[in-house]
Amino acid sequence: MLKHVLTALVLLAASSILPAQTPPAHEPFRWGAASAAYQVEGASTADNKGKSIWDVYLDDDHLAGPGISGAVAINFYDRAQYLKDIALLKGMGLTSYRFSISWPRILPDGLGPVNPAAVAHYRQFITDLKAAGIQPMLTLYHWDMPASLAAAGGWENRDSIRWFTRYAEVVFANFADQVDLFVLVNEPAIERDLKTVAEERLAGQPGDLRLLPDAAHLAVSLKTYNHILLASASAKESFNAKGYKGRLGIALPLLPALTAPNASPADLAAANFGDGVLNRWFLDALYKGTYPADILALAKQKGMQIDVQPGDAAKVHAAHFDYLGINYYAPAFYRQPAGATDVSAAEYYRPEGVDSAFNGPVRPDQFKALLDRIRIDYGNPTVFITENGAGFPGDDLLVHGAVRDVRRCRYIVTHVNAMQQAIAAGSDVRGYHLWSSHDNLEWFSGYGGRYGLIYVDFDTQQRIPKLSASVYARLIRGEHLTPEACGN
Ligand code: IFM
Repeated sequence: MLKHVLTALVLLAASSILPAQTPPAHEPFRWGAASAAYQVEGASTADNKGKSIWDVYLDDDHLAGPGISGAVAINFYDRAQYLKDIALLKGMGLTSYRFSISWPRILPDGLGPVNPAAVAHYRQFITDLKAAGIQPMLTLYHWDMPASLAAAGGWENRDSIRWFTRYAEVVFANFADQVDLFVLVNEPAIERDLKTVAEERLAGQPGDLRLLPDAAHLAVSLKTYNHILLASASAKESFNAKGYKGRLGIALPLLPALTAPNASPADLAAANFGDGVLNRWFLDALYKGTYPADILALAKQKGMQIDVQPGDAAKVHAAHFDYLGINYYAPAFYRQPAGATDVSAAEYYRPEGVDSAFNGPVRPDQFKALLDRIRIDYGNPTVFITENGAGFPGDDLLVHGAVRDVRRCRYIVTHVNAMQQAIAAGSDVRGYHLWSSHDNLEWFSGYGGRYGLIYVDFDTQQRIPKLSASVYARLIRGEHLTPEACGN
């Protein structure tokens, strides 16, 4: 008896001196899927929710076109509905679900007071997920900036560091007892790109998404990225200081930078620039404590106001995030436009004649290359794949009650295989989350861009698991599959 008590005391003492972020030894690989509040929840005014900037973009300003709204989405805020959805996810064998909570639900005016109804809703959702054997991965911020804070400049305002820290503290105080894996912020660069689209559409221009900010938006983009990284670092510092247990990271949309085979030196420089802005800006800060010298030099040469103060990147590094969240869809192709002399004119483009999904060329080899790069160049951090997936025009047809999404199915098989090759080579990948569990609202593309494992009839809210869901379930069970498992 005494021996057991002593052993327990030794274990207790050992556990209390471990840093909060210590990962469980031999944790099982997390097989999951992902979604985001605005894309699925609907219920846009339920439980005293405040307005987010996306309610403004779609419902007030109609920037996704007439009638496109998140007011209903896929009705996921409704417990009767989400319980059926959780049952489908459990049926596939998922052990992890990445979802986001809505800042303006928790803090309707962005800063305070806390909305108890929203807290109760998400606590119930997490309880329901766990009861199904599915572990939560909670994203604090997947782009639903409270409208009041957006009006005060959003991430362009350095005060956003303080606003986000306050929100994060409310989230930790209310959910850290239920959740031990948090994503602080999703895809800072893409959120900024979408804001540019909104601004252009409001100004009466077409507002097409470009992944790489153009010269006119480079300064505001770098400023935004810096503020978001600092806000995340500040939230992480607060989490550690309060002694919560759990792991925190950021989900980055990493885009391997490629060129056409006949690339000129200027095209290669364009690709290096794209890599610097969209990948190295974040990775170097996180793992080296510096922003890339070439991008900083360019900003200085152009006299850009990017609000990077001495020590900012070092603060990001010092936060020691517990893992890197990788959202991988496709590589980015770059070129220098004819006649352009300045690298900041670099263009992202879509190569023609290659197998492509909505988010770009289908290149599982580049997923493996990306994971290799993170392992080799950035010290092999713990990684969670926070998103990977695809939507293809015309792939999701409901025929006789079934959806044979063969192209998505093949995409999943080849990308899971690529990830497993990287793991075999030593990459520390602990989980994989498919984007998305369900067809949902694809931002300015509305409901036309389907990415789900589960087909959703947006009129009736009927759900139908697709071919890809059954094949993903087999991968989760440990079967090694080739794309032929998807048929033709
Ligand atoms: O739907 C988006 C998601 O919100 C962020 N990552 C990419 C997905 C597909 O485009």
